[in-house]
Amino acid sequence: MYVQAKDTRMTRSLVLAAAQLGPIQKAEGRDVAVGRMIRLLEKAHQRGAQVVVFPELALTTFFPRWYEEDLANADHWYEAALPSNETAPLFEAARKYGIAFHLGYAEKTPEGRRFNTAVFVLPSGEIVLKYRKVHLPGHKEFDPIRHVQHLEKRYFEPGDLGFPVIRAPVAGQPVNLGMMICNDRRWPEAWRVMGLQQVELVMLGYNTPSLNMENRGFEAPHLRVFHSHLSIQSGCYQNSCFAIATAKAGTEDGHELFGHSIIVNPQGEIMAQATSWDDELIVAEADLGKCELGRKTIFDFARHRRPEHYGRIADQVGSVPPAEWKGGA
Ligand code: ING
Repeated sequence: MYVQAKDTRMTRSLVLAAAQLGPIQKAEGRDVAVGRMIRLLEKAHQRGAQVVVFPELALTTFFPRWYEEDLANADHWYEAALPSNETAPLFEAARKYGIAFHLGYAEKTPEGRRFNTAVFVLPSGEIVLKYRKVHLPGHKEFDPIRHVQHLEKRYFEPGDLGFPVIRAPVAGQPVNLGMMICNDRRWPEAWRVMGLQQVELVMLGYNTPSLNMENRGFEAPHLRVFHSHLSIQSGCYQNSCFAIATAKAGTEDGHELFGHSIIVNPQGEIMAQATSWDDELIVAEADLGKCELGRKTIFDFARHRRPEHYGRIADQVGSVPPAEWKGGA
């Protein structure tokens, strides 16, 4: 039987890493986080990683849990420029190690607009892609019922950049790159918009409480991680792409965030998973050609999708009650 020789010339191999961060306390400055992230970059270099994904809001504690009446009192949580004096050492380390990285941070624009933002940065320091979180969970005003506040709708505007995918050179080869942030992973629309742009690697960070803080209805705690992994694994499978999903984990000022960062392949399989709730690097080697199979068979969108029946997805915001059955057919 003739065994087809593997054409290694066509293989685009990329060594991926999630650089999970443990807790950042409210009183800790950016220098603490940046120092820890540089140590994770050193580990990534030792392990041959070419892409490193840091968490959502990686420079500060998850401050949307704290209510501020006057937004000016929250300004210190935001970056007015990137890099800044505090973050420049991170960019310098990435340049030194030749590593491209994803960084989540709170962005305040010169016009004063506030976004939950992520950027993808080449070793040169060039920012290749910027994304602003579209799906903001939680609420805008103080909610007395909640165990813990989740004020993302107070501190950020919904993202205005859509879900862009860009084809850019990473470690000397072209990769179709996309990003989302935390709650976005729970919305299949976010994955599909990027799948329709042939995304090959989705990078996302998250800060997710290990217990339901809404105090409305019961959610068994073990389901928190299950729902996170379910969302990411199905997103990858249904759009035939890889994902690096990186947690900020551990207990911040008494409030626990779960870890369980994962790297997932286009079959939806977990390739690597963090086992601590602290600073931890997980690494997996991706053959980007593995995105082809799904895109050319089960999820060949051009052959199988029927957008004429999908109108509600784009046109309708909330759900509406169904028609009542009146008997007959
Ligand atoms: N955190 C959480 C997330 O989507 C959340 C909020 C948790 C929403 C669990 C629904 C269920 O992972 C952020 N920062 O979006």
